Amino acid sequence: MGDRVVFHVDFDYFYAQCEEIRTPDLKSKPVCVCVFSDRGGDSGAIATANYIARKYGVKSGISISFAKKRLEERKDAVFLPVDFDYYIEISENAMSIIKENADVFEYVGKDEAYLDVSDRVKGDFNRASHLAQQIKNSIREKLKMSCSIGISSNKLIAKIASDFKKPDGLTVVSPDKIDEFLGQLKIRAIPGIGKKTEERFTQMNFETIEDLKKLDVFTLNKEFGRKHGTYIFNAARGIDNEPVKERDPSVQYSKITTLKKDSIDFDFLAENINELCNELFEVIQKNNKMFKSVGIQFIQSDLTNKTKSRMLKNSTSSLEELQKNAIQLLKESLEDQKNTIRRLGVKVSELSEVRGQSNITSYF
Ligand code: DGT
Ligand code: CA
Ligand code: CA
Repeated sequence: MGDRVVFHVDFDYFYAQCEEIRTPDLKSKPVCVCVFSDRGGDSGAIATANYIARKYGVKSGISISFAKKRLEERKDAVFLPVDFDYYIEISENAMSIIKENADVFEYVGKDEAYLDVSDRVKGDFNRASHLAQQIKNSIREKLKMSCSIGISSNKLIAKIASDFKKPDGLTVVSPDKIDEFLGQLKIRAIPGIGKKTEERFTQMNFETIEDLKKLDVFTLNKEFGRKHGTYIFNAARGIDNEPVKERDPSVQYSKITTLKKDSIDFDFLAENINELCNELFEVIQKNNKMFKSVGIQFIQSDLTNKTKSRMLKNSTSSLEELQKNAIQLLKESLEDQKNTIRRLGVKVSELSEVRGQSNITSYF
């Protein structure tokens, strides 16, 4: 059996880059995408920032007011609220380009995926590198977006490699180069090693992954538990046998709307639910799917989120079923609802393909 060839694709500064795509003027400015909290003003946190803003020390998780302080001298700095629906749209388009180029495609999240391309590049890392460049070009041409790709013989090293040169990176680590590549890196380059674990290694005077290799598996297991200890031991040696598993983002369909006015009124909300069901039903039909779970979502006036869903007895593709269940969920949700609702959503999941009627009848 030849070597596996695995890609990890990660979109650069994803939410902020989506905003740049929508408004190209932003490209020369520091851009911060913010999750504003319900307390008004600048309370809330930074979801992500473009690389210009990062030069000033702005990063995911810091408070908006702190970010503003750091960017004080940049009068052109822009602070935008998150727009998940839009980011999902961009993500779906990019993922469909990526998927076309994979033998096996594993969706991980809005901005990352693993690809097994062993067959199509015949285990050859030069071919793999060309294929990755083609994927990058294609995403740039069609979406004006940059991404970083890591290539190696397993998921772990591919992921570390995609993070190695960012943004717009392409890093190939062929199997014979894994040791050399890993050895130079800081211990925190290993996914799953957070601040706390890193600190414990620093106390032991270990800094690089090369240093880490001095520890045997028993010591690591004693220190971090068997599961995490063994993981760290293997990771330091570039060992990872996890297969790339087929996984699609479209495990659910949803539609969401911002209401004309914030409300808690059943009739008004029911009207909107029915409208959303109609729109959602079009998507379901177009994709030839049945659903077994129906859910609704409230984004309340204070921007907090509330969801409720139910499992049906049987998969169905009926609009009436969809509406009946969504309205029932609305009724139940409003019983103890105090906040007014600002945005309203309906989703279906547990999807399956609609099989041709002929199959069923021919069975009898
Ligand atoms: P990079 O380093 O160029 O890949 O930058 P990002 O922003 O793509 O970073 P990544 O891959 O860690 O995260 C992907 C998206 O997830 C990011 O655009 C925003 C979101 N995100 C990341 N960290 C946080 C966080 O702490 N809070 C919130 N609300 N969102 C976050
Ligand atoms: Ca990213
Ligand atoms: Ca990511």
